[in-house]
Amino acid sequence: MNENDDVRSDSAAELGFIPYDPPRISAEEGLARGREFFRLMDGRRSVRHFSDRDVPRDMIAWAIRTASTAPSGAHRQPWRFVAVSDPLTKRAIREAAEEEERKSYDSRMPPEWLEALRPLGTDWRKPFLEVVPWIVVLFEEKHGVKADGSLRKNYYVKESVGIAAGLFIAALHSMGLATLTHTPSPMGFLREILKRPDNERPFILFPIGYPAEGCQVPNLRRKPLEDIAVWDPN
Ligand code: IYR
Repeated sequence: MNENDDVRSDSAAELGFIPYDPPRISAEEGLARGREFFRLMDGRRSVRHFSDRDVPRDMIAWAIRTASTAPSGAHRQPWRFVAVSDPLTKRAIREAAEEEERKSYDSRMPPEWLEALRPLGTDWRKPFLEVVPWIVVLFEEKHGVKADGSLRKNYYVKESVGIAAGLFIAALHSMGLATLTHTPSPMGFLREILKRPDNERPFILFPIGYPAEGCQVPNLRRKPLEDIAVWDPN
């Protein structure tokens, strides 16, 4: 069997095709829904001050299921969501993250970067990692592993996992939860603490919970449509 055969064995040709007939809606109704969805998502903010209020595990499970509806290269679904509620594991993550972040803020990040972050008010301290009821670490699967231990290629891993991350964030927000796309750097320590295999690499760490009472966020503006969209350049 050559590599092409292997790729084909998981392709649509192997799975067969089924009808796809989502409910038809009028353009008018579609526009109304688009506006409503924008309003919902425009209300989302990254949060660094969380409440310790409990979040049912099922909410996390729904968000993970939703994330996994993302399209992925050759439908390999190259992601793994590791959910942590255990306080000792959260403490271990906080300690390791702060150790790295302290080095970054003290010496690894160039002045320009520190300057860019100043409006966000961040520093090396990450107390939220112990306050939140849940931490979910999204791992990218660099490649799969076949039953015989040989490697199975994944495709467009960053793109696929990035899309899954976006859907995950949207699902959390739709449930009234807050999160932060946290990337302690470097974050190899997460593989060790969370006992993940060599073929997985941490992609984003999501602290998840409800915003703290009196939570504040930076007064950011989002770019207007004119600045982000180009219509018919030709
Ligand atoms: N990882 C660090 C620094 C940081 C970097 C960027 I780019 C941000 O948008 C925010 C923070 C930290 O988590 O503090």
